[in-house]
Amino acid sequence: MFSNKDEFKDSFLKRIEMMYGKSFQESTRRDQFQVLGNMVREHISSNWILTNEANRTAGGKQVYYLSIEFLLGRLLGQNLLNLNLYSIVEEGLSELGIQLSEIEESESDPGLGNGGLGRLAACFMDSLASQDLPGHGQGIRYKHGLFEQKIVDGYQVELPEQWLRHGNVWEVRKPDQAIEISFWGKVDIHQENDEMFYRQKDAEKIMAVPYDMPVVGADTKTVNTLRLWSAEPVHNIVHRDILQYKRETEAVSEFLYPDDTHDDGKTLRLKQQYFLVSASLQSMIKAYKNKHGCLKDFHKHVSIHVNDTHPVLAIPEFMRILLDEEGLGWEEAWNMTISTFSYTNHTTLSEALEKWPVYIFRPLLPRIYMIVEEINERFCRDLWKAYPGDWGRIENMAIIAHDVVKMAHLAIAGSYSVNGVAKIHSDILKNREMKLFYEYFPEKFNNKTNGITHRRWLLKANPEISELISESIGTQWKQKPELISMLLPFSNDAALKEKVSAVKQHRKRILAERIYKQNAIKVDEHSIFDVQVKRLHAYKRQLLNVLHIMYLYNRIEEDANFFIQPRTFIFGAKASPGYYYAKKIIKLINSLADKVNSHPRVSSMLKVVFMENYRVSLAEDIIPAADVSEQISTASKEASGTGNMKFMMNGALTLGTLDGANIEIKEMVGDDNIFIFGLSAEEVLNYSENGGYRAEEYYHHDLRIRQVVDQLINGYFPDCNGEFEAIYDSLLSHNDQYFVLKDFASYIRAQEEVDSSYKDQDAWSKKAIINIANSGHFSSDRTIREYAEQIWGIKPLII
Ligand code: GL9
Repeated sequence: MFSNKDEFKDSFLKRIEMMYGKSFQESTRRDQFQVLGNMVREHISSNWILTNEANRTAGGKQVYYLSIEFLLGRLLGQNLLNLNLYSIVEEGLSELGIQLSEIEESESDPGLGNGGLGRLAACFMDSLASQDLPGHGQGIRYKHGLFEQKIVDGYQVELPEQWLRHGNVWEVRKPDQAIEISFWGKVDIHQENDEMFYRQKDAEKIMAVPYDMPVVGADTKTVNTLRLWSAEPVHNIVHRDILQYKRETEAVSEFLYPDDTHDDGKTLRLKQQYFLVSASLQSMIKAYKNKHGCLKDFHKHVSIHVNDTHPVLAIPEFMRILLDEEGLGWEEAWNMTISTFSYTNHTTLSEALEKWPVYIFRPLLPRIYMIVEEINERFCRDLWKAYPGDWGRIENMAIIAHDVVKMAHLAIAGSYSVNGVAKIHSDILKNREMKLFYEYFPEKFNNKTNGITHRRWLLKANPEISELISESIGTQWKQKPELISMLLPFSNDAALKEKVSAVKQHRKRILAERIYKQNAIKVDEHSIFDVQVKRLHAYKRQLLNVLHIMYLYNRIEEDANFFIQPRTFIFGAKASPGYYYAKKIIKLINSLADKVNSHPRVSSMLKVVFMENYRVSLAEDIIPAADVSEQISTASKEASGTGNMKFMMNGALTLGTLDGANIEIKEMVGDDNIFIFGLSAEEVLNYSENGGYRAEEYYHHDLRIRQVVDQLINGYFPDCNGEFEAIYDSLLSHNDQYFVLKDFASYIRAQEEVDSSYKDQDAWSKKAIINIANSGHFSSDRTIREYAEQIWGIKPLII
């Protein structure tokens, strides 16, 4: 296609004229983006075909990764980088007088995920392709991704996200591979001799149309596929209300559910889940039969991974296909199923564990429900053999109990591997949350600590630090991120420390400019950039951060001799639209920002900034500019966290609890290079189980606490009468479920340590380098290799 910048320029200019009938001078950024995107697609097309061909013919095993979310972020820059074309294009364009980064910004940021879970799936896609592993993603092509957040008067307002408004250059629609999906209706059972036959009758059918997106590996020919399904009406269907049918059909892939960890039990959500798994399974079985003739040995050639419980219906759907369409007997079908599926659990929060009421499940998916009932009956019979008479245990472990279907139980019973996402999380699953299952199926349980792709979060987001690393240790680390550890011997190198700190300063200036543009707040670019960006949730404790800032405000106001290092507190967070408390916290942060930023003396030391519409592309600007990474969840509640890893990789120091992957970060960097505070998971879980925590006591005995808690309701925030009562009540009337007050003193101490450490810039830079140097372990390349070797049994397929 093109191999140098002159060839690139030629071809680029020609295409602008051909595609748009405009001269280059007349073309818009968006025209230029479209042209570049098309050029990249053409560039990879033959390797995409070759990879697909290899998948169709090679004998090895392949994995399908089923996920209700893929939070991809923009793709142009990442694809160019992975293809080693970034600098050619950048230079070529700059000779034409345009900046590649400006074109990149005209790409919409596809937000087909809520947070960590969806972003993890996207990192995994990148790591699979970059390591030549045959792994395909299957998801939903939501017309609207996660809502766009606007802040109006301090409140969150949600607007529909419109990533497809100008089309999607990366996708290829494949209508010839559309699949029919059935809902509703009833099951017709008839018997012939001794055999039972099940037929779905009067079902409502819709079409699942695949859109394939290339997943470009770095420094390799491999181009894997992410297949996203779109719901469309069946052509020429006869329906009593055709408009309603069309509306209801399109609704299936219209919106991403904006819930982080909540499950609000809607039929539509269940429809989405079945739509995804039925389309995925039918199409992969078709492909398998084309290749192998029949389904024999399917599990030896295919592994199917379910990302959390959302795609767990794949298990009974697979059974349905084997039983009803392929004519297998139950035993054989079940053995095949439990040799095919593996499952990742991403949370222990009880409100997030999906439970479907039978009255919703059964009518929508009558045959699937029958199969789940049969799975449950057989499972309970086996349990009875293992634990005769232990009714309590069996009731606890049942898949259907008290008129709900427990999706996590179905996932564990129907798969060969169950993994958590950080050591502590996997231990909590084994020893507490899923203890009974661990006792029964000890061999299924394992840990796979999460990772992030260093290609997006370091090479792409922070080219300046990447360059410094390469200057010190060569460029091998780009392919083998664990080699970043070669930087360790340089952690005390004066020149490197200087340069790392200069890069940080440069990125802070860029972020400060963006903050000024968006929020009209002038922040001190030499202040400590203290960042908490993630979904808004009580357990993540943005409130603890806020109360600490209020405490600092009080100190500064009351004591003219109180000085601290200037600090800029930066927040970014979307709240689920129905999550009342979370929205109140957003308002609280914004009210505090107004108060702090307008106070003459306080604002000389502190600034508070809430950046609206936190998303992947914003994260790419914020994270490289951070000095302090706030990872302050109540211990035991954050399964892993992945933001923590992104910050570490960019040389921010973690201020965190002993929760999720923070623990493993601490083990890697050592106690001197991280700020740890608060209760341990063990302590939290024991309090929650046995009681013994009285938030009121902390309120009464610690003046600092009483003052800030009172300020939530005593007029301290002007024009906020009654606004924050719910927050106040969460702490006192509801006994502070997330131990904010309990951890407050310890958090203040840790923050004081941050303050005093930052004074020694030289020592701080050393700590930053140690963090960067140890971050290779948290590359998703490592995580994916562990999945590939220990769970899926797949090997690289080199084309
Ligand atoms: C999450 C956990 O809460 C995170 O701690 C974890 O890092 C990620 C990825 O494993 O998964 N589980 C979960 O439901 N979400 C997570 O972020 N929430 C969403 O993204 C919807």
